[in-house]
Amino acid sequence: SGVDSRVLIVGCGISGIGAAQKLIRQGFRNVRIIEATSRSGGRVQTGRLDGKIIEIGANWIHGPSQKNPVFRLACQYQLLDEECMSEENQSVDIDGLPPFFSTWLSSSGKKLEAEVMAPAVEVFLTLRKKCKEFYNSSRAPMSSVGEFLKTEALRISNDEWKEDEARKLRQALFSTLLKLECGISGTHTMDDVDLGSFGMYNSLPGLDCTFPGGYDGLITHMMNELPKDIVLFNKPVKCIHWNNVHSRSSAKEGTGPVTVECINGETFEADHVIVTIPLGYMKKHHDTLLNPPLPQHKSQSIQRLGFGTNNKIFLEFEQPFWDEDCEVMFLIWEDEYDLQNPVSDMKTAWIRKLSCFTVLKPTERYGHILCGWIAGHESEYMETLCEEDVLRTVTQLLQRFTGNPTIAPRKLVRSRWFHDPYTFGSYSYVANGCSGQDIDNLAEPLPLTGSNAQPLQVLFAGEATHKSFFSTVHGALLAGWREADRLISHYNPSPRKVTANL
Ligand code: 6YU
Repeated sequence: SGVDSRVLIVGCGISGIGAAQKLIRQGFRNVRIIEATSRSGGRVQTGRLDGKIIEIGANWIHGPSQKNPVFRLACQYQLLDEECMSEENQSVDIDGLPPFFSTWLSSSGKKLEAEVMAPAVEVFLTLRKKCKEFYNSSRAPMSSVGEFLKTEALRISNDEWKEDEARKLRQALFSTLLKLECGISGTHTMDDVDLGSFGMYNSLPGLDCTFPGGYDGLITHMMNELPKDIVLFNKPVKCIHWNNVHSRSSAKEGTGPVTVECINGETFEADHVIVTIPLGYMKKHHDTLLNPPLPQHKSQSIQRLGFGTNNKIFLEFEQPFWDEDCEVMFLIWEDEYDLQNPVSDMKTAWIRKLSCFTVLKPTERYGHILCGWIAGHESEYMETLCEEDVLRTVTQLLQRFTGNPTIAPRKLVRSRWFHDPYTFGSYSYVANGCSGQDIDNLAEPLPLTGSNAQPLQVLFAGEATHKSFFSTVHGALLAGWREADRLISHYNPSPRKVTANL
């Protein structure tokens, strides 16, 4: 029966933990999670800088309101500040971009007037909104978000600001906002993001909020609800043998239809395996991760969908050099007004890709910490440099943009998601030429319907399998719950289903 079936979940991120939670609540007795590393949480990872909490991975609850399961759990576990839980906070509709109190710094060391930059911000936000409207409407006029944003922004600039002396600066600001957008989407360039599918991502209402005690508090609370020893740590999975190929070849009769083989040679039998491995890892290993291999349409979608890098560089200062109300400092390179891809020589120019610094708030909690955001290949290159090199380059950058040669961060901590061997990047995006069908393909369980083999041997969850909330913690959680529900209803078909079958 269902509750005795052996379910093995690969990956102990929020998606795997969520799947386990749901199955166990439904009485499943044979659930195990198998995890490559020595920790749970995956891309939810809280670290420390000088004793202060910093988030190496996920940062915010995107859209903290009742429809967001991460928000609901966080409230239930009492992990949020009062303010974040207020009705007012929950009803703010920011459409994915918080209304930042920004400072604009230029490459010639000047602080730019907010009023002068505001029209450009407005144009960019309007165009971004337009990009989303191409989903589910008539055909998108161009293939990529980048092409559309750049063409339209330059057209408007030429039409409206031709005589304006701020024109070039405003265009350079577009360049900065495009870099920020690369971070939000987790891509190298917005030219790689599909215009027709951009609106498939759904933002929930609510003003994005953080976990005062760290995002990993959520993981700890969820793990505490699971039986002890449910997770097998330090066991990277090498291959998932399904349709019984493994037990047939090793003549082990009576074992499960699926055998999970780890890199260390250990094997585990199961009736069902839920794979929550990041898309970045799947892209690298899709041809060997399953035996028999993935059906072609699934492996093609894995290759087509996007998975890029977004990293953070945390800097700690003895004293702040920014204004008290400043939430973000944007960096504007005055020579980037033509919106060509900014970085030509990686070695000398990677730092140009760093779009902005956010200020960790409130000060009483964090002290004086800035978080620099950098996405794409430049971000991946940054990961190869030693910490001193990064610190030196970032210090020079800040000195140049503030015009203050005495600015010097005391300490630096950065994320390195591209070099994480079990992630290979940060999160997924809908790449050029992809659509929701690719995400459906990714999420489709094996064996495919119509086959005579035992159903639901291998199921797929994880952030990248959620059609409207991919790239988020809540998307990952919902995907884990979805696959748990798939198994639950397989064993306990709902009355309506039974009638339909009759
Ligand atoms: C969010 C946010 N956030 C910043 C950064 C990152 C991410 N996200 P996991 O990887 O967690 O678990 C898989 C496990 O599998 C893992 O433990 C592995 O070790 C293990 N594994 C792998 N291979 C294995 C093997 N072979 N054998 C066994 N085990 C194996 N999300 O909600 N708010 O602020 C951010 C951010 C730097 C890296 C984020 C954020 C993304 C989430 O962190 C991520 O989706 C989930 O944690 C994934 O959970 P999981 O369980 O699926 O995998 C318009 C539009 C555009 C669309 N985008 C807009 C949204 C913007 C997204 N924002 C992100 C921003 C930040 C800052």
